[in-house]
Amino acid sequence: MYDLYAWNTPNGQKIVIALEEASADYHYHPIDIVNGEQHTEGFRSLSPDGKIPALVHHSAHEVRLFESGAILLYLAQQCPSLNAGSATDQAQVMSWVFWQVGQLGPLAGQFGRFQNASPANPSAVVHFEQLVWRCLKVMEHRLSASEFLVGDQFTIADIACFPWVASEQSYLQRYDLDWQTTCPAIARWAATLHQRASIKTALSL
Ligand SMILES: N[C@@H](CCC(=O)N[C@@H](CS)C(=O)NCC(=O)O)C(=O)O
Repeated sequence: MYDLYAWNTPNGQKIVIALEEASADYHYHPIDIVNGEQHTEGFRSLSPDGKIPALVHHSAHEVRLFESGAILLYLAQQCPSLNAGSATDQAQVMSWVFWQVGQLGPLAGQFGRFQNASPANPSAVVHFEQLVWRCLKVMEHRLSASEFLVGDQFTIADIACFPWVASEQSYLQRYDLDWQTTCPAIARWAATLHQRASIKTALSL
């Protein structure tokens, strides 16, 4: 049994997708980050940086986690079908998860923030737009050669990246981009993932 503390943003959606894929028994606790619920003492006892998501696993011992990448890796330990089969591919999965939390997520997030910043900061917009494009090219290159980010299996690597690129809450979806023409492999991958029940559930919360 899990307690998930999250909100309908890409970092929260990732964990819902993973829990749904694992058919886990979980309770979803919305933490309204727009109205500051992430700053309460209670929530910070779960997530010291005051950010969603946080997860509590009630097993033999109570296990508390924060940081979405750590949560995904933990869930993949609990539910091996979320991970690749071989040690070689598992190393790749871990690499893509770290890439998402270290590159794609923060850069797309900053790009979105500066696009809407007041007062406007055009040089920051250009800076982060270039970095976001760098990330999209990395994904496009990978997905041109592979059905999923790691081989032919859907894993936590795809779960980590999908909401940042393709959920309605993604800043990149609000960016005026013809995905089919500019990133056809990402568009093909996202269309396949959109069909999964776990993703439909995560996006509906
Ligand atoms: N590195 C963290 C980032 C988490 C994060 O940025 N969460 C955002 C929502 S997507 C948040 O809680 N923002 C509220 C705030 O910063 O006050 C992770 O991957 O879990």
